[in-house]
Amino acid sequence: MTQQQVYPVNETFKKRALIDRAQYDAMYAESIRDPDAFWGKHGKRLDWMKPYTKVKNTTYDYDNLSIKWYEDGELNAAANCLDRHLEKRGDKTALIFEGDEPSVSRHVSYRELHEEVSKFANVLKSLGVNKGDVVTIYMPMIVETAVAMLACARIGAIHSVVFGGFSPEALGARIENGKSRFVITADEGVRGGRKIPLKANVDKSLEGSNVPAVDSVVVVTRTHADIDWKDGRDVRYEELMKDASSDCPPEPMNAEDPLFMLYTSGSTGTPKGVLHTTGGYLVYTSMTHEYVFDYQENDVYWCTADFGWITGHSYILYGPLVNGATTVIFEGVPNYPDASRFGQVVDKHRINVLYTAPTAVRALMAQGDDCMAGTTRDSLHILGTVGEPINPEAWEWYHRVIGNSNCPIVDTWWQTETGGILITPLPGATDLKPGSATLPFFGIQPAVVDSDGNVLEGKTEGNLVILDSWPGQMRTIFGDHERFKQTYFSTYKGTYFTGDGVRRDEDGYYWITGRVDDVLNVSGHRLGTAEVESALVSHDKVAEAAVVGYPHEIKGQGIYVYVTLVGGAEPTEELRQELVQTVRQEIGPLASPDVIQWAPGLPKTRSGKIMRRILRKIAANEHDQLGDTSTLADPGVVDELIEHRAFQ
Ligand code: 6R9
Repeated sequence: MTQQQVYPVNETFKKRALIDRAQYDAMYAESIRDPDAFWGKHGKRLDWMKPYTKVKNTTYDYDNLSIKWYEDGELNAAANCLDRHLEKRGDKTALIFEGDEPSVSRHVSYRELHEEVSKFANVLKSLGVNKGDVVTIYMPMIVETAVAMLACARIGAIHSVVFGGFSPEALGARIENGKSRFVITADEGVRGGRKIPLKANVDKSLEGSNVPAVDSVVVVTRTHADIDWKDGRDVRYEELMKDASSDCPPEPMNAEDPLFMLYTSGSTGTPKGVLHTTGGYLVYTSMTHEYVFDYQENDVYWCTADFGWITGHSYILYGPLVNGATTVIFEGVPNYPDASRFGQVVDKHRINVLYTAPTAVRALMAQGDDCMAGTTRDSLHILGTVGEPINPEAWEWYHRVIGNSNCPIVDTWWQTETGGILITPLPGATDLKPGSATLPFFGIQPAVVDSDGNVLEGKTEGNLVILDSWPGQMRTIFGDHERFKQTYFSTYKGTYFTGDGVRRDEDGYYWITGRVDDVLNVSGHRLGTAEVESALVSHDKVAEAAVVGYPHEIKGQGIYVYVTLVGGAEPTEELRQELVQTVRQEIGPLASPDVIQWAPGLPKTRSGKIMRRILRKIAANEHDQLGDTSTLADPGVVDELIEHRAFQ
């Protein structure tokens, strides 16, 4: 391997940066030494209706587990995103909508957004939505999605955004789990020139017998498509908004009242509803947004995520709006109409910060340097990545081609559960190493533990845990607090277990090596192997299925499936297609298997446990490194699988 390249803090950037290395060191030390004082001070960045007198009240002690921040304070999230900016920033652009078609864009000022949100909050009330109710949002990337989320926050309803790429089945399961009686959707979504039948999917999702009676489905008109209509349940957004009053005082919420839930995949079972509360989440997301992206008043900021993921919640909506920023909502995809789209959008809106996923960078890189031809990207001053490890080659390409060798890259490590960024460079403070998320943000104490939970010091490798709470941390799994404790706090007692592997180098830099549990990361999207397996075995010709990830050049990880058929079933190409369809139907296109291998048998221990470690090696074409196979019940199974390894 070549010598690890280090990129010292960019000299031009240093001049404007909010935080230099000495300040980072001092603030970090302060945040660890006295978290109460530190977060007490920084909590004041929000507008509180009732100021807090308590700051941190948390313990990771398993039997007494409790996480509370600012617990006696009251505030409203929408008021912090909107009302408090009206005086100084009323005419400032809050949202820039960039449509799927490059000819379509629109600016929405803070004043306009405030008005729209207040009206829709009143609409929700008139539909019977109360404080504490769960509202499901299944929408494309349009302005009304932001309006819907903020309107929920304004009246104290809990939004549950479901990514528009999930299937009706997956949507129905989330509506059911959240006991949600309200759904907000659009007639259709549009992405990369293709239509997505959102309303039809909602209709299908509500046919399931387990889904509770949904009172209202609000439909935003995006394409004017011809859709089915259920009188008494379905209502048009535009019609309700016509007469709605824009006077809707924000509901005072306790800091620990829920703001939203968001489903994410774990290593076992069905997706879990990660619950975030109001005060700590807003302090943490706005503060990380400010310092990680060195956000200053006139910056134009673009995060390319979708509202359906945590990155869309924290770093398109809440963090930036609390800071009074101009934030972009992009409806499209990086390669439509062609691969220069990111560059085109950056130039069009003079974007300063671009925050995207490694998979997007790799997809563009595969098109060659020319893909940015015709664009200058000269307004950019920071690049960011999130969602999965970025390989140094992609990092270098991002830096050189998109950033004209002139922009620091912040590789931000975090999770749905963490609410905001935990490990990251600060662009004016941290020397960069391509592929490393570098150092902890203020208040974050990462540690590396071995499989017995011993904390390892210095240069080392192991499992990543966090030793103490931070304000943006999730508080529970909706409806299942036991599972919350079990999943995150039982593996290494007294710590929050992230599920990620990590290496720490001689400079104390963290290098995330990927999940150490059965969670896949496909194009930055989290999927549980168990979910995909359960979709596969729902097909009547499948006796058993095992799913693993394998290295994929663009997606980071691809989905490799081993399927054992029931006796008498023929392994045909047609069946292969059917199985892919089954997974798409049960979960969504994002879970489509890349490779299906017919497996007469699966490698199991004598107690019947599938040895995924071996399946991963075979999928990765590393069958010369199978490791210990002595516990296998039938070693012959492995030879058979290797011999008939599927071609990728
Ligand atoms: C924000 C988000 C979380 C998982 C996480 C890890 C991976 C995220 C990363 C990264 C390496 C980074 N991950 N950022 N791995 N470097 N900068 O993506 O949340 O969808 O919950 O995924 O993504 O494995 O545990 P989420």
